[in-house]
Amino acid sequence: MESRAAVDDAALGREAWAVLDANWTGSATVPAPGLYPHQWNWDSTFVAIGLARRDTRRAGTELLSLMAGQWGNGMVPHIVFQPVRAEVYFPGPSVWRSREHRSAPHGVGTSGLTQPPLQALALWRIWRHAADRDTAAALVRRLYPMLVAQHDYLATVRDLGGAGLAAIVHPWESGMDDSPVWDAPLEALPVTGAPYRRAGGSCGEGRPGGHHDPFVTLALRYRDSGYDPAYLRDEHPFAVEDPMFNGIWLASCQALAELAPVAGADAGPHRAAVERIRAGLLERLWADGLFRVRDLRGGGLSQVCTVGCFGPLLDRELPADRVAELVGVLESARFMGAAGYPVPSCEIRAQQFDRSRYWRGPSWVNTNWLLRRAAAVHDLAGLARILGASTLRLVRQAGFRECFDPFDGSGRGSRDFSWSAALTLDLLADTVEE
Ligand code: 2M8
Repeated sequence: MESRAAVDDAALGREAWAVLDANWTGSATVPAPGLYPHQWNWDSTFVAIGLARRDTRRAGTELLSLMAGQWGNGMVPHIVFQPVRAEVYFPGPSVWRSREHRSAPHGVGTSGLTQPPLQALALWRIWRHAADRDTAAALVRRLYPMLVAQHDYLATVRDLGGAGLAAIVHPWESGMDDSPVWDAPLEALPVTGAPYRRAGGSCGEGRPGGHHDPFVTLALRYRDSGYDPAYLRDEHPFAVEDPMFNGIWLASCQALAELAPVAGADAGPHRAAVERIRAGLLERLWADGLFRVRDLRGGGLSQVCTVGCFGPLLDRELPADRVAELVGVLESARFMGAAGYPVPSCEIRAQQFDRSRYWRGPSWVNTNWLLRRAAAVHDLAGLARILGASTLRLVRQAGFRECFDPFDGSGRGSRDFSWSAALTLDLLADTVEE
């Protein structure tokens, strides 16, 4: 594998800034040159998190430019398209046709799907770390109503199971696109249309072929419904309650409860949302010592365990017995115990595990960062330190790659990947306080 073990902290930090500057459009950071030339929802938000201790204004600009793509119904899209080279990425704006929808912003093209609602947690980190309190307070006041609208959308349009959790309606909404947890719900779909191949990019390695037809079919069906909530509720064939998506949502509700007074608002509704989501997670997704994905279209709970199953650990009030069980699994040979470079995106003993296929085995900087935060909020300082140190070891040795082989740490996918660089800046700050 590539080895850059000699890179010290200062040099690593400078390299991370260079990646972020190269991927900066002037108002947003694209995930990577080449394959991902637009603004992605959770990528940008991880960038804002990475900048929170370093540059309040730029972190705020990143979030504001993402929220410029927010739809009138509150939905924050998973891609905000850059007008330049708009169709280089497939599916581009001509596929999503957002501008034809009355609820979508007209100045900018977006996708019609969302991604994990991490923005309030990012804003809370910006607020907590900002040296310039006035700038941070103004940012909170500006973003707060947008985030409330986003959460209202999830609580209404996306509560497809009727029990307080948000459902995702496409694997792309999870951010863990090709995770084996989507195999069963996707295999149950009718397959129509021709397979497609992505244009260019270094991330062709490790990407699946077979899935992309149902991926596009699902997106087109939703688009052709006019992005209709009633269609989602009654007809759309993919509807899933995902523990990572909902764990992030819960953590963002906790963040909004803390930010509400800064915005002159009542924290009560956010606290109620936290309780509702936690109850939904425990009652609907907990089985056999883990949180699992629930297929609302008849498939029940997923048997395969992935890094997404640990998402509810982000809840600092998760009951201690559940925390202990989850951490036991995380540290076992199913995940960290048998990986040289944690955390594999799928449990190692699963037959679907594949060390080199995108979201089916490789370790990722963003999920490591989320689990490190989860460890910190539960006062598991040792686990937090291991997660931080192994993540820094990965990027020090292999560079800011999109993901990494969990056994030998070699890089996979795109190079100069923004969230790997941005979260490195946060990890280099080397504290486990939350
Ligand atoms: C990947 O997802 C996009 C579709 O949204 C793709 O495969 O083209 C995922 O890794 C996702 O988590 C990420 O946000 C996106 C951009 O980095 O790439």
